Amino acid sequence: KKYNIAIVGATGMVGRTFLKVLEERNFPIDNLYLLASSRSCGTKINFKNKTYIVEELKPESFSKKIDIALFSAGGDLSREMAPVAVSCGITVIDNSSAWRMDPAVPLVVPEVNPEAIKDNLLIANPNCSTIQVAVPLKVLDDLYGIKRVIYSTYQAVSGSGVAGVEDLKNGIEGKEPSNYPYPIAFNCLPHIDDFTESGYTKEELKMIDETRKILNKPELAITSTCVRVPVENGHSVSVNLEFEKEFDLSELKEALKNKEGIVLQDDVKNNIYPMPINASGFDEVFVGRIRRDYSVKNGINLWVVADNIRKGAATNTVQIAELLIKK
Ligand code: 2RA
Repeated sequence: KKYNIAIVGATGMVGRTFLKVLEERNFPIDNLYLLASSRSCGTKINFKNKTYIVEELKPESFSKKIDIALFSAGGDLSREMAPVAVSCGITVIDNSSAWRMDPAVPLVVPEVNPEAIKDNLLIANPNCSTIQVAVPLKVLDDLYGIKRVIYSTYQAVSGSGVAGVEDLKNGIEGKEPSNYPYPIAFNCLPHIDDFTESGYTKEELKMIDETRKILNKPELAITSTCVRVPVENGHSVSVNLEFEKEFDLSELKEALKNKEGIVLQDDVKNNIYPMPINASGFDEVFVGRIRRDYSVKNGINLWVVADNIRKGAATNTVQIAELLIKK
């Protein structure tokens, strides 16, 4: 069977990567509709040696016969348009944060909680930095019961789109930065998304709230600090975990190694550890620097790296679409 697919936000970094991943994974597509804002309509995009013209996203866009719509067009558009698509019987997988914490909307990482998808027509893709840590955390929670989580992130500029990448390159060349409140070149910005009254940024609150929802641990003790670093692509996260149960380090490493979707890069004697330059372009979650945290009874430190545009957004979305067509 082949499916009619719509890409909403087709000209953005994630939108274009949807198409790349759909082609790479040979997703069975019959008709393809590329939708974007008025300023992008008319753009020509090549997919499987055929040229498609980007059309302006309007409510009537969804009157077409579409099976699944992949959204990556910002929260406002998702809030407005996802319900329109769903009302036309279209299954929407949304990359924005608009619907993630809605109790009626499953928040899905296929390797972690595929069972969260019932007969839902609206499914939310988690935040990129949350997706990559959820994969190892699920393995360890099932084995040892996670009691507490501390995240410190080192997030690439591609997370803030083309403009973020341009800022880094301009900054390195000494040109004036434009998008960030301060230069990102040769700098670190402890400021991703807006600050809230709590003193936490929305990005930090996303990692906290989304981890609890995906692992179904509403009472989990968890905190996070999210930092933008001068890396072009690939998010890195330092993860500190405290478990309910004791663990054997080699058993823990073996469990991570055997999890589909995880690549262990953990041999510090030979300088083997995950790095963004080696994760960029791939779909796996790379885990290393695994070592006991001796400051608590059952603690561990991990270093988790992944391509935030692929596994962090586009590939995770396509993997959810693959789950849907297998149902
Ligand atoms: C970022 N996770 O990295 C956010 C949105 N992609 O900017």
